[in-house]
Amino acid sequence: RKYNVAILGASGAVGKVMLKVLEERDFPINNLKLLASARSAGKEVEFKGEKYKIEEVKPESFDNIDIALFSAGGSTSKKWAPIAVEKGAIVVDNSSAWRMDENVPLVVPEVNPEDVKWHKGIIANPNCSTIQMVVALYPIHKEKNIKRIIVSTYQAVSGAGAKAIEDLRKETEAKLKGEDYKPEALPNHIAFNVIPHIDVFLDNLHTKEEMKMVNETRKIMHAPDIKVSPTCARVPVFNGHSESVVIETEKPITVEETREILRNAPGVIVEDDPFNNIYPMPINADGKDEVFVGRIKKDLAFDNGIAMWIVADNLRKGAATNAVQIAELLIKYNLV
Ligand code: A2P
Ligand code: 11C
Repeated sequence: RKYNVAILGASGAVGKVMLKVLEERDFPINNLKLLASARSAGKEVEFKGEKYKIEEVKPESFDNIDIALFSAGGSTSKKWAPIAVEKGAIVVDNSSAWRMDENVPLVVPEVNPEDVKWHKGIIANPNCSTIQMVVALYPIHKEKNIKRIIVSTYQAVSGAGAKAIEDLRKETEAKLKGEDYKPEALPNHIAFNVIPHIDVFLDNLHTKEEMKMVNETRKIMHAPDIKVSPTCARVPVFNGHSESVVIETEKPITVEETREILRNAPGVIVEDDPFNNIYPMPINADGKDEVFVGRIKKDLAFDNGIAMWIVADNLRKGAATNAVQIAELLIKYNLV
């Protein structure tokens, strides 16, 4: 069977990669509808050698749609997901709008695939920095019971969308010419800088991005007691998020055991040969669907502690690929 698929946000950074991933994985599509705001209506996009026109999203856009992949921001999703569900579509939503709703499963297929089964129309795709962390940590948690996670992120501009990618390019060019440029989609200067600020600040002085790492990790891993200490920063990298992660486990854990668990973990590639300069880097993860883990070492601050460095393509595994994998689960479990 083939399915009628809509992409809301088809002109955006993630939407474009969704199209690429659907094509690469030969997702069984009958009709494809590409949606965005009026700003992009009429723009042409290629899919499997054919040209498609982006349309402005309207309630009728979701008539006869089986699966709608959303990546158009939180407020757009809040407005349009219920309409799409009302029309009979299943929405896989990449925004933060629905993730912590108790009626909405939050799914990483390598971790909690079965959660798609209790969906009520919307399934949420987690935040990119959370996805790559749980893909690496869940298999360790299953064997060693993680009690605590301390994570610092080094996030690429692509996570903030197409405009932020332009900001990095334009500001770098300007700075090299001795000119000034003020980023439009980022809260501060990005060229030759690091911004310890992603998403908005909350009353507890953490950012919303940081609290996503706390709350989403617990929900996806079904581990409400894990303590997470996050700091999220934006770095002048076009694509690929990096994370320094320290875990404390209940059971004793060695570097060799960690490597062994990760070598057998779905969706993970261990790149860990430091004396030969082999470790994960965003440049190498770009365009890949796996999560790369290296710099695995005994942590010196916790008795049962392990430190590691986790890198993934935030637009692919952190967003588009994970969403398409969720859509594939819907087919696998006969839910669509
Ligand atoms: P548009 O290009 O028409 O603005 P990014 O994350 O790269 O910024 O992309 C955001 C995506 O979400 C784009 O495809 C954008 O479409 C879409 N989008 C943003 N706001 C709306 C809206 N109000 N209605 C529909 N689509 C929207
Ligand atoms: C970033 N992680 O890198 C963000 C992007 O909650 O879906 C994803 C925001 C979200 O800026």
